[in-house]
Amino acid sequence: MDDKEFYLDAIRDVVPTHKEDQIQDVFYSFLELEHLYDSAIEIVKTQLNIFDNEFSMRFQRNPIHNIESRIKSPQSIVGKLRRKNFPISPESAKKNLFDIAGVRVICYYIEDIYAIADLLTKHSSFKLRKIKDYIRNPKKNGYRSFHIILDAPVYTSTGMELAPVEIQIRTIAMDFWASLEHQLHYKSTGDIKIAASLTTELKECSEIISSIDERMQDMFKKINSL
Ligand code: 0O2
Repeated sequence: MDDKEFYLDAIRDVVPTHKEDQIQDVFYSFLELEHLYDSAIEIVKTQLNIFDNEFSMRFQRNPIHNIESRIKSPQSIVGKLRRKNFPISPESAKKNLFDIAGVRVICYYIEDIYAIADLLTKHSSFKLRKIKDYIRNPKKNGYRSFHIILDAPVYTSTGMELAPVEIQIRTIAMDFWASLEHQLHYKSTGDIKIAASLTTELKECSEIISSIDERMQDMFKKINSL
């Protein structure tokens, strides 16, 4: 089923009395929402590239290894609204979900993460909503990353609108760990035994990775001071 059909079915499901043209209107509002979040992602990515380029000009190196982004799929948006018992509508998605637009920033060193986070949170165009530091306070399973949710201003033909963007900032090593853990999490719904035997090992790897991140940062400083 394509995204349009999925939205149409979900809308018909929750508002069965709607006439077909009203359903198309709700669908169009979902499209507008996607456009808004897509634009917000572009604005955040542009700002991150500006920071990265400035850093490179000043210090002859880039703090950002790469930037990834994604818009939550219609299936995930409707699924999350259902799970959290929120109404299924574009207005409800906008009011209740703050991770429809996601940007992931992969940095070389831990200090780069805090430098980028600091610049973003102090940027006067962005309105900070939430910060979660899973680097100083890792999750029980070993997950490490720095999360920021901020509102980005999007200027369209009808005026300015704020759209929340979830930004995850982490090192290459943390990202490596998180992608494997994500796979385990996904698999564990099908085979809990396999997942249980790997959980401890993953936690250990997270600690090793954390100490490697620190050593790499220290070595980088030593090399730079030579
Ligand atoms: P996806 O598919 O990546 O989008 P909240 O109730 O808002 O406080 P929430 O929504 O869990 O809690 O927010 P949190 O903790 O900031 O996590 C948001 C995202 O961070 C997740 O999005 C994951 O991308 C990532 N994340 C958080 N914890 C873990 C973890 O233990 N392992 C991995 N691999 N990623 C994690 P989604 O929507 O879960 O998934």
